[in-house]
Amino acid sequence: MAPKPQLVPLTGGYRRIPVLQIGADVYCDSRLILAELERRCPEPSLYPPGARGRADMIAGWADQTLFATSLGLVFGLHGDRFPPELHADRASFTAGQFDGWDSAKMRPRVPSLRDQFRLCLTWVDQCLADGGRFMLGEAPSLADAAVYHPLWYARSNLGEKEGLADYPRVLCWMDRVVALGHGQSEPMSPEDALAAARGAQPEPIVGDAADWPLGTPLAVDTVTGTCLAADASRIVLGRNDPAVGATAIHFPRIGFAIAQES
Ligand SMILES: N[C@@H](CCC(=O)N[C@@H](CS)C(=O)NCC(=O)O)C(=O)O
Repeated sequence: MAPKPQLVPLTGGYRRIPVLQIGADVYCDSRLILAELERRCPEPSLYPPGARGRADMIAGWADQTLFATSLGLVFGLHGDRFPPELHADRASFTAGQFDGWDSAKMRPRVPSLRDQFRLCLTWVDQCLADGGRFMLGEAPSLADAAVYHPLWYARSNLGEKEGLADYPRVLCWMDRVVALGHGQSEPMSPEDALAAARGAQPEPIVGDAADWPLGTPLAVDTVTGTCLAADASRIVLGRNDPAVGATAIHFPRIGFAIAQES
């Protein structure tokens, strides 16, 4: 929930999680974070050979349709369990989506959300029907990460009775994804993260600096800065914040818009 005073100096106002910080470079949105990790650490790849487009398309569907359906179902069924401050916060930030997070308005939508959720599960099940261990074959990929997290959210909040129990293949696949683990991590304090940005300079921009048209700004989560680069897949804004010095904030093209301030 906002306010997030130790995050926004790094992101220029973008408040969502996750974000990835490497020194004075900050990458917003999981799609771009994964693209950046792929660029920096290409082996093992997040993409199965020859299936990059399919992995990205599945991730796009999971981000939009599957995530919204799972979220809607959880809030429709259990909206009353969340504190009013969370509803108010989400209502302001989702710009009218999800009926302003009003549980009374969400409840009548539960039957249709249930149907939609099952349809989503049918599609996931069909991806696994050829006996592959993962969404796009034998190796885990971006598609698995993208599809897994909304189902994890649904399973954690609703158990398996809201559809998942009827898709044993999907449940086995979820267990395989869990078994991949989280690698090793070390916690870092927000103060140390801000200090790391202060002690670094943004890295030189790599990749295409193609001339790409500017669009219309979105009304929510606006970040203002100097456009350092805008190619077909990324937008990089430069900012200077007293708490962190010079930073470069990277956004994906997909789901974001950039406009020149008049
Ligand atoms: N497309 C974004 C979605 C990010 C998103 O909506 N994150 C939620 C949590 S799942 C969030 O940060 N909500 C606002 C908040 O917690 O302040 C991504 O994949 O990173």
